[in-house]
Amino acid sequence: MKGTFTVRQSTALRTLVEKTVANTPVYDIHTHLYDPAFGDLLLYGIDDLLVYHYLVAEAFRYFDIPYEKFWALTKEQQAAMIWDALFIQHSPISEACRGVLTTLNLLGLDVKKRDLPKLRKWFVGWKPTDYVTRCMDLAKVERICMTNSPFDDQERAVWDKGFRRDERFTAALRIDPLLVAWLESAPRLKAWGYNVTTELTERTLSEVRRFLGDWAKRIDAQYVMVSLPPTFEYPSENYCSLLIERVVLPFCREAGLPFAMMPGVKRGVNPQLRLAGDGVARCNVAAYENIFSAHPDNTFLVTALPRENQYEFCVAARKFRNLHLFGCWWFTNIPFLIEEMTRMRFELLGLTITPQHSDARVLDQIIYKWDHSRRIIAKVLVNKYTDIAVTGWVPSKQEIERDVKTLFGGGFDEFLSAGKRIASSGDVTI
Ligand code: FIX
Ligand code: ZN
Repeated sequence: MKGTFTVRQSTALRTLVEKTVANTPVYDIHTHLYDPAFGDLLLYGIDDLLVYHYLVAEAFRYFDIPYEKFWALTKEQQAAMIWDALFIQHSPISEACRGVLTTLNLLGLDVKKRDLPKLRKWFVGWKPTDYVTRCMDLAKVERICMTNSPFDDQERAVWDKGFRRDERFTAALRIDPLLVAWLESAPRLKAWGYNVTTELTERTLSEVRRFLGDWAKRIDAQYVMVSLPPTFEYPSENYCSLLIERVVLPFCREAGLPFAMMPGVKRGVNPQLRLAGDGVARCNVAAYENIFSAHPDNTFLVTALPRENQYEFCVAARKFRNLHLFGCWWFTNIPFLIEEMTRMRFELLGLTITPQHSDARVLDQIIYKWDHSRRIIAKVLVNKYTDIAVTGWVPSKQEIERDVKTLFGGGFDEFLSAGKRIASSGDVTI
């Protein structure tokens, strides 16, 4: 039967989906933000927004000063230079620039005056915990997962000292140095009391496992995470691959924690740009399929950097239910690619994904990252619901709310629970 879905119904559906997506609280499952107890590590305010490494990379396209001269400036001087180059001398149309404007606007600041000193004044005097509340309320973010590295001296000192956790912040154990720079990391583990040598003997492996266990417990890790270069292969005889196989995966399986992999980052393509100097290249998805298939009792989270790998990872997720895809990471976190990836994921994987994380490094960024992403997710969802509504299957309010909750953290929580169930039952294969 044709023509059962009227224009009026279609408008009502769009309004309902947009409202639901705009208002459903979200669990931001990967950020570089910190519990306020970490002090200076929690970045916020206009200067930190302006010196975000996404903007540094863009500003250097206009700057003609040597890199070192820029790095020798104070944060405020760097921010002023970036403001001038990217906002005053040219229109701020890139996604990262637009993000600053969305953030200021939603905070209630007047951007049209283009007045940096005045904007700066507004940020003075905020108490970090109050500002966290303000930003989380505006972004409708209910929980924030940090990225926690035992290899970061400043961060480790805070964990060592101990503090009372802000329950809005969850933790993730980040282990890049352990896996991608084992020879430099082994002496550090040794200095921290783990009896390791650079050779991967049984004793070393069990000590690395002890290290993971200690840290996962200490920070109450929700998952264990690494970013991997385009050259990553599995199986392979290199330290990274061997450590994943012989320590990380057995540990994660036993602890019931997902292993989160972020494939495709080429670190230090231009080291002069420091944090802004990383690039991207296509990866071998077959290496990851080998991991998913050889370890059916492990659970995996993946967000890949190369646009060219997104389709293959969607297909991999159709084959391996122990894989949960999440987020549009870094260079893919632009409206054009968020829309493409979200559409492709919905069409191939339905609602069994977590479409976005913020990757915010500066607290206030959650405001724009979620505002921009929510709009795109709503647009794609409206489109997909409309496609089924024309058959007569019009989703109800409750069904839409259920679906959006799944996308905004519910599905992720369920995936985590599945990992825990496997760990406690000992022998289930998902
Ligand atoms: O490795 C990561 O988690 C990346 O997100 C960062 O290294 C990167 O600098 C970033 O901020 C991307 O958004
Ligand atoms: Zn990140």
